[in-house]
Amino acid sequence: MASKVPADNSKTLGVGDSGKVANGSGGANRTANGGDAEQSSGESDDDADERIIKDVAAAREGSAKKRKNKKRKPKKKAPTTQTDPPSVFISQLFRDNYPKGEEVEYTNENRYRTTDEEKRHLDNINGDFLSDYRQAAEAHRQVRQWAQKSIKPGQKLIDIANGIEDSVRRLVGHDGLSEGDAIIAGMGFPTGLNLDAIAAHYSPNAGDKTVLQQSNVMKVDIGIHVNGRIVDSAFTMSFDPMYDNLLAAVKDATNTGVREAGIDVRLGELGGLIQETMESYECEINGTTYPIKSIHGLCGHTILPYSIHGTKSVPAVKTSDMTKMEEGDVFAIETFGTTGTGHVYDQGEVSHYALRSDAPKVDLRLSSAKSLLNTIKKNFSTIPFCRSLVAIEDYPPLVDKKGSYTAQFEHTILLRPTVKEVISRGEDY
Ligand SMILES: [Co+2]
Repeated sequence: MASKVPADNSKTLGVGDSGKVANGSGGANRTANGGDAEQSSGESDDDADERIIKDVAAAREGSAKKRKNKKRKPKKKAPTTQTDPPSVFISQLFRDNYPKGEEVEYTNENRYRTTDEEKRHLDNINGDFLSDYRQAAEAHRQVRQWAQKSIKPGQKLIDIANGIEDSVRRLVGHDGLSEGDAIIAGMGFPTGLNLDAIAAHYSPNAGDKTVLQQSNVMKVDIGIHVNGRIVDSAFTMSFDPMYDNLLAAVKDATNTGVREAGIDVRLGELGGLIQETMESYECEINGTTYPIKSIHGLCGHTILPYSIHGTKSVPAVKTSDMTKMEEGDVFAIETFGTTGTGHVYDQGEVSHYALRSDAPKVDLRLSSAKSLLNTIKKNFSTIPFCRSLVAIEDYPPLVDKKGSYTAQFEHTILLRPTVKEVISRGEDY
């Protein structure tokens, strides 16, 4: 989900330490989740190995007993493969040992981090952080790959969005129906389904009648969180090969951002590298050749616990922002390319809202408004959600000029002390 470039110069963006919270012990943020007793129980690799050995031994013992006692009803086997549509908990499929993202070693003056003892220690104490992130990322891969197979022209956007969100909630094991359940795990923000000139922040609301067409270019932006660790990742679908170069440009630009990101990298320079890649492409659509432009106003961003937009932004064009990426930062690297002007404006009905994390204490005179705000707080914390009324930030759809086509790709990366982990990387993108 894109963050909008601030109206004033991006140089003034905060470079405070808040980004580091994302890689801290996570203690403060778990309070929303009913306390955090296991906050300091970071498990070392050795402990994990030992535990796995014990588990395997216990499992063997169990099956041996079962063979001896034929009368005993065989225990129902835990499923080991995903269903279609996805419904099996990720935690059941992987037993707390979730697949890693793509790990990329740091280079140049940061090369020492790979083997540095102190950095390895820092990395090891973040066991819960990594486990939550990897679970959310695996849910993301499984749901989106199912979506890529099953989405077809002729389907309603609202049905596509519901299919994705129902699957996400099933895979993380929290349907979000009871109070506070959506805070444990679930959607990180409403699923974006943005067609053609609409680049970002459009989600179908109930009753939306829009039907996906063969000629559409659709950005699918999905956010999934486990214990507030939000994976933000997006891809673009089209059903006509005439858009292939537009999609290729944006995928290449996002991968450039992912590849060049790292500790001490300056955000304005990273934007320049992204832009250079993006704008080396052109795309012929219905006989007209368009240069592909980076969209200026839509940026990548840091992600904080329970907060999709942190304080740093990653532009998709060269800027003078000297802010550096730092150890512990979590970044959503996303780029948007367009056949239009490269500028987007607010348009249409708002479907995304979030409780402002910095919202001032407002005197809520209406008790109904007050109880609604409490409901929002209990159920959504600062995670963006659909349609509501008070003390909230709105995200109107952002659109390039009529008749243009836009595309988006996005990954979430963790700047761990020892290595960069592209947590949302999959075989698809
Ligand atoms: Co984003």
